[in-house]
Amino acid sequence: MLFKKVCILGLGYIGLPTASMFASNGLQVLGVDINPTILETLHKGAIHIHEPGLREAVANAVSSGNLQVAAQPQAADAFIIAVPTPFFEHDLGEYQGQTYKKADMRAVTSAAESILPHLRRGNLVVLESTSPPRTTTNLLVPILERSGLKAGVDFYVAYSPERVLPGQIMRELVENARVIGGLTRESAAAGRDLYATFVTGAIHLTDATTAEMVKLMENTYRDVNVAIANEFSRLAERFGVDVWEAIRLASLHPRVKILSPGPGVGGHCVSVDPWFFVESAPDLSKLILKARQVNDAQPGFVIELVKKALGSLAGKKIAALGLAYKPNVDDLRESPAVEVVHLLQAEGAVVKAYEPFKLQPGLAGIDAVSSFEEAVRDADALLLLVNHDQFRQVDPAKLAGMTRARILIDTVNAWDELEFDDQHGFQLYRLGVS
Ligand code: SAJ
Repeated sequence: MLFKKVCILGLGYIGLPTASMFASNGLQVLGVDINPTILETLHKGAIHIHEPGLREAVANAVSSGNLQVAAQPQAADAFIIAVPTPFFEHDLGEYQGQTYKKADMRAVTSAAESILPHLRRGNLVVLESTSPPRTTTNLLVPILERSGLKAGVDFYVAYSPERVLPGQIMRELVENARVIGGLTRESAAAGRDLYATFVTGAIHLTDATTAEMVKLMENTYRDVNVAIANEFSRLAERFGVDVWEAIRLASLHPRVKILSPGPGVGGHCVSVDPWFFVESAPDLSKLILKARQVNDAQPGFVIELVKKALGSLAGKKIAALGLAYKPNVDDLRESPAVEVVHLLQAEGAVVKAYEPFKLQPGLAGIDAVSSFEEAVRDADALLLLVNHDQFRQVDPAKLAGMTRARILIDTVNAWDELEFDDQHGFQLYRLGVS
């Protein structure tokens, strides 16, 4: 199939890079977003998200005339839905006394409805947003068929998940292998023709529900594997073992590769996607739910470790090092480090947080300072929450001169016991070590 004009709904971390890719490969692209501030920013030639290489790509696409933006879709050959699918914060589901989070699919619903007036025979509609299994067939298709056209017969429908890593989106979008699941074989083939415009990685065709599951399985697999590592850290503390040493030795086995424990699992993917399985089939997702609960409880175990080091936390001054959800990124979404800071404050601790990748995180109730020195100077203890390179490389001798604190608490195995303990009078407490 030949595509000349494509309409992309949702100009976020996925939609905007995708729009610029199609445009720079010669297609006419209409980027659609309901947020007027985003449209205004793009009109000015700027962008609203931080992603290396994206600003130049968007600027080129706009100046070539191939990329336009608007608040509403128009007629096109293909429509791609790349809107957010978060979960509801307060509207929880319940199964046998256990609560679970439910996906908020309102953005997908309204994006699909906005396509309706423009849907024509021969069009292709692709859903990219991470979604619960069967969303394409049970939510998207019924909306689109309100047009009077029949999905898979009069127009094509496909689901294609995105698996790019923030920070490397512009490269991974092109080079990563892509899975395209069609409502019919012809739909999948139409999807392949569309993405082959810029994807150089292998394109694998399957059915829509398989493609939905693939995405959820990847991130659920990771979540469950971090959960077992976190549980091992608790067991090691109980049995007087250093979990990091035990993991290193166990991972020498040719068929064992244990991930790293830490303060918990965050980000907008791994800590979110498993809930889509739990919501869709709570009776069959018991391990997945348990893993979510284990990882969500991990910040509480960090608090226990801090109490072991400091006793009562009331009035204690703590420097929290790192707020991001993982090392060397500026993303704070669902970050366990932020949760730890809130829990410390609830115990009466006075926390100064320092996040080198986001000096002004703008988080209500969190006192974020703009330098390492300021965070540590008057602290009673330093709590390392994110394994950023610059924290791992801190020099113990210099650190000793920068802070009056001699208690260090390391939740990510960044600091070496011998180096810190023996020579500079620090007392190092580590997660997963009794
Ligand atoms: N984490 C640990 N221990 C580990 C590994 C990770 O505690 O050994 C924690 C991290 O600190 C973080 C969370 O898990 O809080 C998630 O981080 P991550 O690096 O596992 O994943 P994300 O969320 O940055 O990106 C994932 C990736 N998926 C997989 O690795 C299966 C990425 O490829 C996807 O594109 C992305 O989700 C997505 O968009 O779905």
